[in-house]
Amino acid sequence: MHSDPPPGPFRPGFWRSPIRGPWLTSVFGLVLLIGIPLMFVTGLLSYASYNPGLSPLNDQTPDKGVLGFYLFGWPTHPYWLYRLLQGVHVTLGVVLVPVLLAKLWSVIPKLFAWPPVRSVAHGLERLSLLLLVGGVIFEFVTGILNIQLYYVFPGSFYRLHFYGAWVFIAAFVVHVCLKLGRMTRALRSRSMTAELRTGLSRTLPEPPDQDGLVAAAPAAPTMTRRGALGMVGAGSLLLLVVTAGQSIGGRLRATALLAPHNRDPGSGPNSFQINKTAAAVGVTTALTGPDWRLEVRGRGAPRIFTREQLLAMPQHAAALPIACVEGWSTDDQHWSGPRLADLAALAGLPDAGSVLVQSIQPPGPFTRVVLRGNQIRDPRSLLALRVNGADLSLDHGYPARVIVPANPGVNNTKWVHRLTFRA
Ligand SMILES: Nc1nc2c(c(=O)[nH]1)N[C@H]1C(S)=C(S)[C@@H](COP(=O)(O)O)O[C@H]1N2
Ligand SMILES: [Mo]
Repeated sequence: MHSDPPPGPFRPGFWRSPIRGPWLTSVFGLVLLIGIPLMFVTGLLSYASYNPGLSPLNDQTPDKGVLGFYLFGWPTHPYWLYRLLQGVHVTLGVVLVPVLLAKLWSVIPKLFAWPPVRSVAHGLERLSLLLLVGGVIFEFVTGILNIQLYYVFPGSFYRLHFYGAWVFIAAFVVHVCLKLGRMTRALRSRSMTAELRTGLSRTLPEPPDQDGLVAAAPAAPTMTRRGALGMVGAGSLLLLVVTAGQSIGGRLRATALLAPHNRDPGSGPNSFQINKTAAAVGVTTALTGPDWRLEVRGRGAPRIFTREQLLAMPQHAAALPIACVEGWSTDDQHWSGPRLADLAALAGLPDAGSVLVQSIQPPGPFTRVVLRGNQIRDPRSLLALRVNGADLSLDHGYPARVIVPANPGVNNTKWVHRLTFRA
């Protein structure tokens, strides 16, 4: 049975931009074809950095099954590994937003194809597009809300973003397989350099295409393809400039206008970004005052240390950044305190395979974390008592915090009060 499309966007004459067509779609598609796999790989690595395979405590996706096949013991070298990885993941995600929007704009007539389902194959293709478009929007929206500290989704961000990534990437692979040939043909159909020299008067529609992207009744051009590419490129560049500084640091930090976290953290030894202040998580001076003790467990009876006793142990120094999942990182800070390895030895487990780190902070998701043997053994892994030549400030984890090279910020526990080493 044949029926006329309903009025409005379902009618072929509705979409009139003369620059919409396979070539323009393919240019945006090519950028995403490079960018999306990079997002996926950096995202998977970022997930591995939490050592979710090590302990149920670290694991935010206990039902992942085979999707965790790639997990491995997270290294401590190079010490800036997580900072770079997460900086790339977050910055690239932000920078790709204009390209993604432009790509979706370029194919929007297909959303209103009529009839909605022509055949079983067509129906399946549209279903895969639903997963593709729904998946990509879901990943970008959850990611961007997370870096803007806006936790509105039910459950754990990691869980949503991790499973969402797998659904999306499956649809993405199908889509690339179906469209790669058409994309390369479309890219070859016009020369980029010629296009960048074409003014408005010579901006003509592409020849009609099988996907129906080219307008059936094109309007007169109001923008060249050069203009459209320039607008998207400029949008991405602007986002890069106002975002990247939060990861690159140094003097560029002041340019990170989109960063939600203290761009100007004041002056003095403790003047670097704070994730959550002590007050925000209920850590009071009553908990961290003179009665504070560190408990170290391992083989034999637990050992209790005052801060003075910890300061009397051999103190070691390490220059390491804090790098957060949200994409921001500090410059290298000069931490000092006893080595985790020395504390493991004191606990009777010099070759400890893991350590459970507990914070004095009232119970919450950040109060317990497990670190791996290689992280304990790295000579730069410290129970830091001081930073940049001064005692830690309360907000940075006084009396003692963990700092481990290449470790995601969230696993560098503040306000530590117990270390449990295990064989
Ligand atoms: N006890 C405790 N430790 C914590 C957190 C926390 O909320 N509570 N936040 C973590 C996160 S997410 C980060 S990024 C770093 C930030 O350290 P900073 O505030 O000293 O920069 O601390 C980590 N350690
Ligand atoms: Mo963080």
